[in-house]
Amino acid sequence: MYKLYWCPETASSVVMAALEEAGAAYELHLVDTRQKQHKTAEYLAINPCGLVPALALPDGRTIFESAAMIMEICDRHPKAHLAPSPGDPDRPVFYQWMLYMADTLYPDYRRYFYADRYSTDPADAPRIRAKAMEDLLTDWKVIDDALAGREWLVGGRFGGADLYLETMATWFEPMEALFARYGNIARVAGAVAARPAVIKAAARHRR
Ligand SMILES: N[C@@H](CCC(=O)N[C@@H](CS)C(=O)NCC(=O)O)C(=O)O
Repeated sequence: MYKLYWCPETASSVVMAALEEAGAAYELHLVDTRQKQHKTAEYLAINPCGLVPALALPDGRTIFESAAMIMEICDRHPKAHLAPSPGDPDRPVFYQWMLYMADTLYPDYRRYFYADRYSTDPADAPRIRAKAMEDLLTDWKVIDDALAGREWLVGGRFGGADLYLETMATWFEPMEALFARYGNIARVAGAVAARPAVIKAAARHRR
């Protein structure tokens, strides 16, 4: 049994969706960031970064980093076909998109949402936020271009990378502006959002 440390309106929604898609048994443990529960000594022992989510694996080990969780869930549940197997020619493409989203999109979203943390002078925050938005548009273009003529991000079939894409698309403010600009992102995110696993995770993650 997995244990997902989660909070509404955070990336734990995509991990929950991946667990649902995999048909995995899991329990939820709320870490309310509004109550600063992600900064308690108890939670820092689970995720020393003080961020949500964290995932306890069935063997008892706990990991942080949402992309790592999704990749691990994909591999542990091969019958769900959420990622190309190691050795498959599409496997490196799966790594590429998962890491691109984790290393490029996610940090730019953090810069956008937590702009005040990126300077010693709070007066800089609006400019930091504006630049982060500019960078997010560039980031998304790379994915939108790659999706031209493709149904899904990796290997012609739905998978964990599409789940990650959809969640990150929902963080864009306003989401409709992203979809109006990038039709391929809108198409894939729309198809992912209609999946029962994603509907369930999204409903649970609403405030
Ligand atoms: N790289 C981390 C980022 C996690 C992250 O930024 N989580 C946000 C919520 S989506 C959070 O915990 N924010 C609270 C904070 O920064 O204080 C991951 O992918 O798990």
